[in-house]
Amino acid sequence: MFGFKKPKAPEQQAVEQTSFFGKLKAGLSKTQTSIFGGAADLLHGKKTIDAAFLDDLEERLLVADLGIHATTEIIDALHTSIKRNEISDYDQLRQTLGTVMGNILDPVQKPLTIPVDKPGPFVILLTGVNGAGKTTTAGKLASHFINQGHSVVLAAGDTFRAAAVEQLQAWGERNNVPVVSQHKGADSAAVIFDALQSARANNIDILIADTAGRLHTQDNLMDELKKIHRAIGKFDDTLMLENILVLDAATGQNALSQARLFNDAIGIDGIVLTKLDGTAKGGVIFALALDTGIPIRFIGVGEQVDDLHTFDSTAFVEALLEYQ
Ligand SMILES: Nc1nc2c(ncn2[C@@H]2O[C@H](COP(=O)(O)OP(=O)(O)O)[C@@H](O)[C@H]2O)c(=O)[nH]1
Ligand SMILES: [Mg+2]
Repeated sequence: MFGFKKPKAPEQQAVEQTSFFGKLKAGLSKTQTSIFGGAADLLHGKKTIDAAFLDDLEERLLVADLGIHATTEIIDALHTSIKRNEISDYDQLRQTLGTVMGNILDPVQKPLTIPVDKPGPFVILLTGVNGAGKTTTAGKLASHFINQGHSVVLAAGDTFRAAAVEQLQAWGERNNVPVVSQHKGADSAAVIFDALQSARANNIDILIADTAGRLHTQDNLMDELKKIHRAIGKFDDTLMLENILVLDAATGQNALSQARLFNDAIGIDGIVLTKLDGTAKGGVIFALALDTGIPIRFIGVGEQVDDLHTFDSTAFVEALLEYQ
């Protein structure tokens, strides 16, 4: 029952890496267009790099949901470089932009590593509002860690919606990962406690727990998440717990408010930013980085199992700035 797939060969991983960059670039194209108005127009178009250009760029950064803080930081840095005559053409502009953007995103590039020297399981608790992508991310993460050679069990902690359990079971079947679940309306903390026992008994490395995104009130939701924390602590208070907040990039600045809300209520260790494909508001990643400093563990660029990737700030900035 607790079998897991073999890790992929390095060549196959390399192919996935390359196609991921293409996918990342394609996924970020709407955000890129929203910032640069079509690369041809702003980056190697006819405009001169002057105050009016920076005003235009500033507006675009705000529209792409970078937020006031990150936008100001970027525009100020460009102003300084222009004053020092460091930017005379678009390639130099792009380079400076890349450096400034990298400086904002580098500090939150902290990939999630799973310690191997502890009695498991390592617990990943996925939280976030309805529709953010928690259940999908649970399935994608299961596959990600199985490919790394870890054993995984999934816990259907969203007992609020019956469909959530079925959705997670489907991901479990697809990835050959066991799913611990109970009936709709069951106590979420009890489901996760069950899953912990099962994982411990079967020597499983990682427990990925889905949770509900909506209960009757926001207080109910936070109380339930706190109760889950208590259940995990009761099982074994030395367990490593990674509290992940799943955020939908398409919600733009709203994602920032959610990050603050969840972080204040339960403490967030890492963020998974989903749906970077198909949104022009991907710039919110800069606001999240600058205003919360919470590590961005993974990004989602599609609905398929391999559309989740470890966050790499350099690749992200390159994909965003690369013009055709
Ligand atoms: N395009 C795209 N869709 C996604 C991504 N992540 C999740 N989704 C879709 O978003 C919808 C809601 O996801 P779900 O996992 O059910 O959200 P939950 O309510 O937080 O569990 C589903 O249709 C997913 O397929 C992503 O990175 N890109
Ligand atoms: Mg769900």
